[in-house]
Amino acid sequence: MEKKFYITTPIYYPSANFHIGHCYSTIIADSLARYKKLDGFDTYFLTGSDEHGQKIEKKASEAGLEPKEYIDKIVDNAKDLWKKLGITYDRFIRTTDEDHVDAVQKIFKQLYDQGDIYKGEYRGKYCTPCESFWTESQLVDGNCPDCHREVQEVSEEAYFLRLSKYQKRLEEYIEAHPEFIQPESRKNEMVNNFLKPGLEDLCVSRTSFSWGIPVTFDEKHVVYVWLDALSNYITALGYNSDDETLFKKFWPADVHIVGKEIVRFHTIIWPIILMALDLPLPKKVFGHGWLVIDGAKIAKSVGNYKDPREYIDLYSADAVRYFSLREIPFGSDGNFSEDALIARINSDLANVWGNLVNRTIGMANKYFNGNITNPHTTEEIDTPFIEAIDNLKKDTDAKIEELQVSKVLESIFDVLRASNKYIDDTTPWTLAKDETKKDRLETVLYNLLEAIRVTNILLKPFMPESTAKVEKYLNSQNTRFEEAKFIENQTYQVTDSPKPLFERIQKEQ
Ligand code: ME8
Repeated sequence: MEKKFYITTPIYYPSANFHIGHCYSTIIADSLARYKKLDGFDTYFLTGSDEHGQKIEKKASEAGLEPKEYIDKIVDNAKDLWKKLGITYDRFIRTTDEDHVDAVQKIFKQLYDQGDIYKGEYRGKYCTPCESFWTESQLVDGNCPDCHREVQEVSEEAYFLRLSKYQKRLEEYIEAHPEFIQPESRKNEMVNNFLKPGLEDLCVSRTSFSWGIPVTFDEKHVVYVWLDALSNYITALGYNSDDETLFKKFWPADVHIVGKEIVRFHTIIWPIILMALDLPLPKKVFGHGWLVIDGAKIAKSVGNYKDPREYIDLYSADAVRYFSLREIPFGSDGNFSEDALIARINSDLANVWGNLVNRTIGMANKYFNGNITNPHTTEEIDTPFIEAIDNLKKDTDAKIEELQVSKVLESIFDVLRASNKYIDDTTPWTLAKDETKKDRLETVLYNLLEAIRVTNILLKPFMPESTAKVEKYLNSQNTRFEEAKFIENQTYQVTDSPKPLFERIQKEQ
């Protein structure tokens, strides 16, 4: 069977320029997509923007622009940011794209025709910044449970999706598929806080604003934003269009990467929409934690952030990618600060990786004019070192499967650290002083080059620019994922004077 992998990020609201939090989800998805692609999977990676709704309408009118004009600028800015960060999406879907609009209208009509959507009256609490409706019981001290701001009482004619009809089926599905909601703590939260108390039907249309996809058979209604937004994961692949090739090939998604605050929409509402459409459910929804600054979520509505390009320009895209992926453990929150970013660059990228590459290539040049083969003059200390290199891919594969990206990097950096220790233990500079130890010296350097080569292959998905540099320095033909193992015999002719991969950053006081 052909190996395929379909991964998505949330489609972000273009109400303001994207920040480092959006970068975080997108970097994880990009790295997983690159990993799978390099590992031989036919991969599709989707990201985009969620462009309808009252909040965007309001923002645009405050700026004196039409909604689409207002959004176009933000989307251009986002695409530039993704380019600078090395994000290799296959499609950037915009919910104003014609094919999406058309497909959503068809979905709405189908669900109405089959009785899953019905007309009623909406009464409830609405949080405008979060674009979320809440029931009285979900409010915290009378305020929005997500952002803690005031909510408004609203009442209007609206269409509803019958969530209640599918509740039992969904509970059974979640029970039978323990890997569906990741990490497990989020699964328990969904089941206990949302499913067990019972689902209320969901409002899926509005008449109080007009910036949305019109309901074809009742034109004063526009599709309310979550039905519009969630459908992007299938409309992007051509669902309900003349050409469903991509949809047939890639659906169901292998994983939806989302922030923890929208797991609820992806594991309750989205599966129910799919059940109603008689489509298979995504295999996994991964709800990651937040990047926080001094305990507060980095958010557009709080404004506590800089343009991510400032960090990219100062420290490189790879450093920002590495920091985001490494600093935040599976599913937890992680603190974002420039000091923490610099500390990671110095401790891991410069001191461990950069240092190993420089020392090894430097010695290969100094002692052998950069030309190294394997004389197989081995000693006991080599065995565990070579084993660690050989087993690394198995280890990273398993952790990728569990979406433990931070642990993948930890494993790779363990091998890089072990390599520096191997230098300290074998002391090549002492071997160099003794003509009879020449073969041993060359064996040591060969083993080190193998460690650099194999770790470099596995680091490619995470740090594409720096690994491309190391690949040039090593000048080896064996750069593919299937070659991420210790190769006994090859000839290295390494570059003569590599620039340091990462400079140590001295922070100005
Ligand atoms: O929710 N830390 O869009 P949005 C980590 N349009 N991730 C963060 C973050 C932070 N501080 N801040 C934002 C929406 N994110 C909807 C989604 S999907 C069908 C519709 C990331 O612009 C994280 O992935 O509010 C979060 O879920 C998403 O941005 C929210 O982006």
